[in-house]
Amino acid sequence: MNLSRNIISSLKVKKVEFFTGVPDSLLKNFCNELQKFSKKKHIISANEGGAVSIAAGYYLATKKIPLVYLQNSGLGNIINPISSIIHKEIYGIPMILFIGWRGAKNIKDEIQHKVQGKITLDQLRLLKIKYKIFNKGSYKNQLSELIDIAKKNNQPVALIFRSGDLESTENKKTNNKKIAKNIMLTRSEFIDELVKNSKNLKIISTTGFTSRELYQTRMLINKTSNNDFYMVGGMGHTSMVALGYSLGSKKKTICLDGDGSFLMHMGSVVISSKFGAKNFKYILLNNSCHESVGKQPTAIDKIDLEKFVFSIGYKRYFLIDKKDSLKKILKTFLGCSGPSFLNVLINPKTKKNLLRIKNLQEIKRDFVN
Ligand SMILES: Cc1ncc(C[n+]2csc(CCOP(=O)(O)OP(=O)(O)O)c2C)c(N)n1
Repeated sequence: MNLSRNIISSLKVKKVEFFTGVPDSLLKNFCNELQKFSKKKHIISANEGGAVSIAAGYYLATKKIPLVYLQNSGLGNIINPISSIIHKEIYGIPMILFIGWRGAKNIKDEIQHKVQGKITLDQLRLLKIKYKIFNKGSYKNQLSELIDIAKKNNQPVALIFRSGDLESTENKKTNNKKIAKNIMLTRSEFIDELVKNSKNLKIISTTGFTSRELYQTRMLINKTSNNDFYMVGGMGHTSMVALGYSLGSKKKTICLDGDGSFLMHMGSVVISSKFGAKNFKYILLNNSCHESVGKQPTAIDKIDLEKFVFSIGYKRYFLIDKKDSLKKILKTFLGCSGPSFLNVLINPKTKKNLLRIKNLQEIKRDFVN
């Protein structure tokens, strides 16, 4: 039995046939099932607020209830469109949200999910979003009741999923035909080289596998992480933390980002080029997918990064697309001055069993000192 597939069939019975969202590890299996849909029926959005907005537009055109999926970390991103457009006291636009509840009560989870996990249900109540917590035995009724409420009251409703509610089978295929098969460089090969060349560099790294892999490599090579700040949460905001740091410090500052994170708040990269000083450097670890939560594709393939980066005022652009060029190009990139951008094509084959980053207060203290 494939539970996610059955859920999609039950949604179809209730005429819910349009899906959009940002992938989540708890919903991985559901997200991967949606990959079989055409791009008229399923859109992976850049951020969760965008997904809610796509869903609103779809409803206006069809009067059919759309579904938006997200991790609860993305609730912050939907608050603005929900409270100022979709809410039943504003326009009243019905939709159903599937929310992965990281940091749920009584479930062991990573530290960055602690606060968001605690406030998730309160946030939904504040936003007047009626919700149910997924129950495997009665989900058909749950869906039916929620969708009826959404329709009747013209309001968003939500079904909340905890860890283990859906299958967590790994998606063997990346589902992204655009991920070139011949990219041999792995994230860990790049990070190894970066760490070896990182004397006097401060690195601010993005959410998911990138921070965990950097942390693991640091501990192995340097036994201390005091030059790194790991953005274990706050997906999409790495470049702005790095910009702020680079303006307050003389040190060369590296933003180590992923393509999903880059796209999530892409306006930030424009701000980084306008305000970034000589010591600001941006590295994009580009695997064309959200690898950390199940390898669902991003839309990075739509951008000619070289043209884009120059068009917004970056002084230098570099590309690493082969192992052979890694050492040389990385050295030139690290040595040059001016806001500069390095696009590193990597394949989505991260090491298994990465360390979890736990001691955040200590990491902050060491980084600051
Ligand atoms: C606001 C928000 N939405 C969703 C998530 C869940 N999430 C964690 S990592 C990740 C994927 C990041 O993709 P990318 O930046 O391309 O890095 P990769 O995983 O490929 O290394 C997602 C969606 C999150 N942490 N925060």
